[in-house]
Amino acid sequence: MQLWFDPSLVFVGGAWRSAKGGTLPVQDPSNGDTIAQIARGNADDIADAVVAAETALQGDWGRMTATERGRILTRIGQLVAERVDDLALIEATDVGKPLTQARADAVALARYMEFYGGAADKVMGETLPYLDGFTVYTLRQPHGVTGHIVPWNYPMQIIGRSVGAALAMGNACVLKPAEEACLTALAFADLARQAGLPDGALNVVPGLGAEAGAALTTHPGIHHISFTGSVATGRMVQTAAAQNVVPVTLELGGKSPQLVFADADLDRALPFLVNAGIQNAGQTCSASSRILVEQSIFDQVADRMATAYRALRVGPAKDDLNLGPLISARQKQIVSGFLNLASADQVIAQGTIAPDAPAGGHYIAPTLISGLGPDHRLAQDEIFGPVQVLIPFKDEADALRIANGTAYGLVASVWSADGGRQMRLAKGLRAGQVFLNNYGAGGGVELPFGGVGHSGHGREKGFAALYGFSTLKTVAAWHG
Ligand code: TXE
Repeated sequence: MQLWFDPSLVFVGGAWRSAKGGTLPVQDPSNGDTIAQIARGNADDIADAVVAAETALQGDWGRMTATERGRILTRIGQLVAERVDDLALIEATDVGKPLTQARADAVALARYMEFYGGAADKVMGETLPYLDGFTVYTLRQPHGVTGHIVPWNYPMQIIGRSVGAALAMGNACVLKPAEEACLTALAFADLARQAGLPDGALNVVPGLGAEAGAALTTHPGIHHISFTGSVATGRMVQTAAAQNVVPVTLELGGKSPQLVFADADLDRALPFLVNAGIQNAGQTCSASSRILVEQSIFDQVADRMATAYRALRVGPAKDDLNLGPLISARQKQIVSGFLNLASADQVIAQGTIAPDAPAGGHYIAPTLISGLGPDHRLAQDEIFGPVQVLIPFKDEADALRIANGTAYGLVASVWSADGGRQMRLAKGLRAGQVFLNNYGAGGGVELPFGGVGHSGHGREKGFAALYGFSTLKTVAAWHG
């Protein structure tokens, strides 16, 4: 892995400097080796970043037209596209994801910049019919300084959807990446600098959640917070934001179901059923961890998924197998704790960890589970590892009841040839996205994304994100 920037620095006001809080070691999850010292940003670093962002808003960045902002984002996307292989290697080493998945994330980051670059000057207000003698119109304006707290599972994609949309609307951003994996956030900042993004429009302060993260959420100069992570931390973020009365976008993961009916095209469904559970070793907010299957085809689906599971291989990111390691020893402990809740006869198939996988890596075999009720913790809690639970259902109503029977509501899919059933379930499923005869739709940069219930609120991705990262002003002119 070749870094062209110093990972131990923070990026504030367009310049690299040491963090006031010192440094932290960061591990390669494939072998447990320390690969870099990263900045341990603290409250002072966050305060400096907020000042730099405010200065940018009062300067070149704040005065720039939407078209010029769009051109810069497009240029960042081009630089990202030129460095896809470098970024993929950095992400694979830092997060432990197989190279093919890391590459797909880098390609998605470039695409986010292209999308939001093109969208920046296409966000419009309205003129409103009103009383005689008035002309009324609305303006979409940036919030000001936006805070972005990003987790370790998809750093590039989450930065793309969140920072990309915020910059397109003319906000100035303070980004706090995860302490486990912040290297591509720093690479992105440097590419943005090279692309001509004005100083202070994007500031990156890595550090611990309880230090830099908490300082960001409580800082009175932050006007909007975008958070992706756990429900527990999301609650703290929303509570902190409430003290300063600022809006938050929360994306808190899920327990997303796929509903498989007897009339489904199983040959098409099968790869989606499995991949949606094991991609990124299950550490995906929109992972499909519950597979609900109509009783008459339950054994058939279970057998076919079990066969697919037995063929899955787990190993170091650079070997580019089906799964890499989990991010950390702590995450492995969490997932192992969940697996201990299943009895031996409930585990119907597992993949294989490569015999030469380094002992220091955080590997776990993908595991398919059956024979649990829908209220079991394994069918209710987000595991955030490569674990899927198969649950039978009797009919459409039963499927909908089970699907909607968790605290979460992020994504769902329906596999069925019956158009009426597809429409009924698309309306009835409690989720921010519903897929019919597919799952995930290849990432969906263009598609609004977010949850209901404990999955969070607010929408990122697509054009909808531009509304979230702006505020609406009504101007009423009386002219007689
Ligand atoms: O999450 P945290 P963790 C879920 C998943 C996983 C669990 C724990 O179930 O097992 O969360 O992971 C920052 N104020 N998801 O501990 O704590 C932190 O530094 C402000 C789902 O990694 O939520 C990091 O940048 N910020 C998820 C980010 O929050 C704080 C992705 C996420 O960390 C903070 C990740 C604080 N007090 C985990 N404490 C998804 N939705 O995709 C921490 N942070």
